[in-house]
Amino acid sequence: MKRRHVTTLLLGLLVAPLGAAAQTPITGLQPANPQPAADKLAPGLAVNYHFDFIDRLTQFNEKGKVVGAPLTHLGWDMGSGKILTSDKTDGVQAHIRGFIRFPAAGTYIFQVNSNDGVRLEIGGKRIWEDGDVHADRLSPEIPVQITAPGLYPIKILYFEKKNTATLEVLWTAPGGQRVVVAGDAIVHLKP
Ligand SMILES: [Ca+2]
Repeated sequence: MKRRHVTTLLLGLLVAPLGAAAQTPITGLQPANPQPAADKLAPGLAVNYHFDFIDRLTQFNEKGKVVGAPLTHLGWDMGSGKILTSDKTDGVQAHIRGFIRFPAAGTYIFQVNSNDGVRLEIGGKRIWEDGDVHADRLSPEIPVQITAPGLYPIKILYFEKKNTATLEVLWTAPGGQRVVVAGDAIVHLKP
């Protein structure tokens, strides 16, 4: 019994540094092609809502018909209040999309905090998925390699079943500080 415990501990020590080591960056993100003209864009990300209670992302309805006010930031610590720009506090599915602006090439670090389920895609690549019902849960640091600056398509599926709710997408630009994705970094096509 004791020996097994020690072995487990040693294995843990061996695995931990590997797990904590810098992950291989996600590559191959495709910029919007063509890049949308500035006069075709509006601030924030577009969002459509579908109202139903689900337990996991595989049940998500992406064809939500209720158009919400655009999301001007991705720092939503909602507690038990209303979900994003909807008027509901529970049973909400949000299909969020638009473009994220990478100002320069380099490796950007993303982190996603979710309650409940979330999937984040950028430039056609899956950046993060945590698709079940859970309390606030922060992803590991996710490095993403960008080879060309510009606008990239971003898509987020997010749902809140009940109780408290959180959706936060944080990023760290090369040489920068970790901040919420917000401001002129996110835009969407004018309706
Ligand atoms: Ca919840």
